[in-house]
Parts: sequence; structure tokens; C-alpha cells
Amino acid sequence: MEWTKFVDHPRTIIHIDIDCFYAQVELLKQPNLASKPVGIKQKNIVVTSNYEARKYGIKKCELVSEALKKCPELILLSGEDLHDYRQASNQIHSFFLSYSSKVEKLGLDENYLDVTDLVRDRERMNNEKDEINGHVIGEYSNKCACGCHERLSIGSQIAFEIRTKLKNDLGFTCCAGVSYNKLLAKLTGSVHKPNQQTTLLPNGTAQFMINLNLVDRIPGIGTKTKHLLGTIDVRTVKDLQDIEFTKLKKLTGPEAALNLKNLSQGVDNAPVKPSSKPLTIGLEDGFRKISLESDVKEKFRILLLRLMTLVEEDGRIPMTVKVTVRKHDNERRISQKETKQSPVPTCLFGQPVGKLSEESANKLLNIIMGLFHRIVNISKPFHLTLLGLAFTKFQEKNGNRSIASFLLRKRDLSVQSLTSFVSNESIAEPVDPNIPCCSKSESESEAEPSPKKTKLDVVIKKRKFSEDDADMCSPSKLKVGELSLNGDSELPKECPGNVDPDVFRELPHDVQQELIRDWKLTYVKPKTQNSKQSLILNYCVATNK
Ligand code: TTP
Ligand code: MG
Repeated sequence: MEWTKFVDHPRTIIHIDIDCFYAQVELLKQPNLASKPVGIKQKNIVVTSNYEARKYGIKKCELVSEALKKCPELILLSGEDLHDYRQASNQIHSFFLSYSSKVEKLGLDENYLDVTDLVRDRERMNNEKDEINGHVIGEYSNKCACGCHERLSIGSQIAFEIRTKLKNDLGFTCCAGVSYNKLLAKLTGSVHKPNQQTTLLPNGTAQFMINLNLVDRIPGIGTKTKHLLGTIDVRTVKDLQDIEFTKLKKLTGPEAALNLKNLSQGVDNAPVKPSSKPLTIGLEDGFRKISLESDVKEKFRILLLRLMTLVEEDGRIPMTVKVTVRKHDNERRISQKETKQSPVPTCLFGQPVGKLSEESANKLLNIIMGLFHRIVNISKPFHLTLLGLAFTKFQEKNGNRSIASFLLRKRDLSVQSLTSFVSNESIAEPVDPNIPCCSKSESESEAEPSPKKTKLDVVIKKRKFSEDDADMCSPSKLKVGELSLNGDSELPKECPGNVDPDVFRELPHDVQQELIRDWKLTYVKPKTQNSKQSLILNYCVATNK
């Protein structure tokens, strides 16, 4: 595998990031505060602030005490209820869909729009101005042979129209980056803030990337990759551009080396993937210390209630619950996250979906505590700093549950969307300086945000440390695919094949019965199924007789 430069720039991509998003949502509700410095507070952290407040040097995720030192007249508004932010986020996403069907949501306030088709249509009409709207990086007159300067110019005019209409229709100002791929559009959009737009032309890319300076300024290069590159003295983007490909390949493997070389030159072929409903709906709560089982149960009860409002908004019926626990090892002074998951009886979720009866809530809590006991041995002292709950598989309200949907485990496990959650009684200060106490809501795919880990980190880690991974993140070891093919004589006689037997054993009889019924309904299909599916059927028969 060799690295070669990419020369064509057929696409036009716009990245849009809403300015001081939570603050704008709040200020649209209280416009009288717009000219004052306003911070949005979660626990003791100012997660964001309006640009009035930023004039005082207030940064995102700053301690309230620090922010007040910089600006004593700062008005603090609570940002702990995410409902309005999610609603605004969905409205904004829908608004962008009127410009292109290819809109990818990234977090709550960022979207990529692939406007290539729209640009082509306008190019045909041939009545666009041949000049770029907003800031430009690169030399417009030194035109690229592929014709992208004209297309990017039209893209910049579309970006301006979108920004103007977004402000008029929904009231939000934003920044836009226009370029020929996602990586560059995102990086470019943050050059001039707030309420501005910037277009990057291909002849400006190499220098633009060098100007980022350190390698971890590139989205996709996380802490681990940065450290690994440091071992061969690659610290800056320029170092990465200049390093011999063979040397890099030796360090990271060919796939990652190619990715890194591409990133350093601003090459990114990833398509804009139209966003669908999230694969996971989850909440996490971090705190200084929990060491009593009763406190854990109470935390899970609160998380479950909050989670059910999200499920209600989503409208689908959850099928699997996942518990996340971060344990702190006082002796070794390290923290480690672990997860376990289990199916849940779908009948627990009444109509409308999300309205839980007390009895159903208790049954769910039993399953959750069963998973918790699989992670934490409560007969010994324990120190927890984070608990999380997520639903990770869904059934459409009237939909069919297919065996195929259960076999799609790889996709389910690779994407986890966790929403940071804060409650009043929790303490946000991290125990360990490496543990962030403030995570951006609905982050893309990081289940463990500390330290910053990217897809590239994961590729590299898989290659380098594959054995270490086994226990770090251990969703139920019972994989449907494996089970169906291998069988398992250790399972209790009545345990459905998709449930962790140890969790199952701890559940009340009626919940066990419901899980068995769900399992049979899902897996025991008429005999017309073939191949893989009939192997699953054989497995059920063998274990449930
Ligand atoms: P950002 O887009 O990073 O920040 P912002 O929109 O507030 O400001 P900017 O003008 O620089 O784009 O994040 C979007 C929202 O996500 C932000 O308003 C608050 C929230 N958030 C968190 O909850 N935790 C975090 O660590 C960060 C960075 C943001
Ligand atoms: Mg923003």
C-alpha cells in the first residue's frame, strides 16, 4: 500500500457549527439578556458562554469560580436540562435538509451538508457570481484544473444563503466552512468566528494544514496516536507530511499510516452520511465517589427516569439495556470503564413508549442492578466515579423484529452515543485530572472520552495492543452469532440465548419468563428459515428443552 496525493476535488461540502449553541438557545428564550455576558452552567462548570462573555476571556468548560473571577457580572443560566437543546438541534437539522438530502449531524450543533448536486444545478444555470462569499484561504485566481474554484465559489454563496435563512427562520447565527471534503470544511469553519464563513481552496490546503501546527489539531488524531507519533519525533502536521511513508507504516501499520498521511495533507474521502436515528440513547453521570450499593441503585433510578424521557421523544421500543461503570482503583490511581448489556422485555414499555409503570421500572432496575453486579463485586469495597445507562437496540413501534437485526452486532457495538448528564447533587470535579468531567452531549462514537480516543487511535490500538482490549469494554460475552453456531452447555436450562446467564439467574421469575417469551418470539421462527437462521433455531431447541 503506498500513499499518493489525491488531485481531483469533485465535491462541495459545507460544515456548519452553531455559535455558542446552548447560550443562543437560552438567549432566544430571554432576548433581554443578549447584550450581557451569559454563561451556561452544568454543575460547577460553565460549559459555554455567549460571545459577550468570551470577551472577558471565558473559555468553554471553565470552572464557575474561575469564570466569575474573570467576569463578576457574568449571568449564569442552568444548562442541565438538555430538552430544549435537543429540540433546537433537531429543528436545525431538519432546516438543512431543505437544501440537501445529504446532511450529517455531528453532535448537537454541527452538521455537514454535501451540496455537490445543488452546486452542479446552479452551475448549469450559469448565473452565479464568480467570487467567493466570506473569507478565502488559497488563491482564487490560480485556478485548479478540475474546476473546483468555481464550484467552491457557488458553495460559498449557498453557505451564505443558508446562514442568512437560518438566522431569519430559527434565529441562530452560525459559522460555515466550505471546502471539497469534510475534514477541511470542518477545520476551515472554525478559522473565523462567530457568525462568519470561510472557504478553503485546494491550493491553500497544504499550508493551511501546516498552520494547524500540532498533529492532534487534526480531527481523527487523538491522544494515543499523538503519543505514538511522538516516539518517532512526529509532533507537528509538517513532521507528518514529511515523514517517510515506510517509516510511518512500520510504526502504525499500513492502514493507519495511509490515513495519517492523508490527514496531514487534508485528504479525506469520507462521504457525508445522512443521519438516521441514533443507534444508542444513553446518559452518564460522573461524580467524585460512590461506594454504597444503595446509592448506586438510586443513581440508576434517576438515570432511568431521565432516560425514559429521551426514549419517549425517540418513539422506538428499547430492546437492550447497557450499563456503564467507571471504577477507580485507589492504589494504582487509575480509572477504568466497563460495560455489560442485556436484553429487556419489550412489554415493559407501555403505550406511549417511554411511560413506565412503577412495576416495570422496578423490573428494569433489577436487570440493571444484575448487570451492575456482574461488573462490580460488592462484597469488596468499591469506588465508582461514573454510572451510565443506555438503550442500544430498538424496535420500531409497529415494526417487526428480525433475526437479521440481532445479527448486526458489529454496527451496534461500534457506535455508542452517550449523552452527558448532570444532576444537582453530583460533584463535577474530576478525581483524576485525566478524567474530564464535562463531555459534549451526544458525542459521535466515544463511549470512553478519557483520554481523547479517535477511530485512528482504535485502529492503531487494535494492532498494537489487541490482547489488552479483552476486558476493557466487555459487552455481554454472549454474542448471538457465536452462540448460535457453537452452543454452550454451561447455560442454565431456561436461559434465553441472548441473555447473560449470571444476570438472568438474579432476575425475578416473571421477568425471566418475559425474556424467554421475547427470545422465543424473536428467534424461533417458522422452519422455512434457512442457513444461519435455522442454526439459531437449533440452538434454542437444544438449550430450552
Ligand atoms: P461547541 O460547538 O463546541 O461550542 P459552542 O456552540 O457553545 O460555541 P462555538 O461558538 O465555539 O461553536 O459545542 C456545542 C454545545 O455543546 C455547547 O453550546 C455546549 C455543549 N458542550 C458541552 O456540553 N460540553 C463540552 O465540553 C462542550 C465543548 C460543549
Ligand atoms: Mg458551536
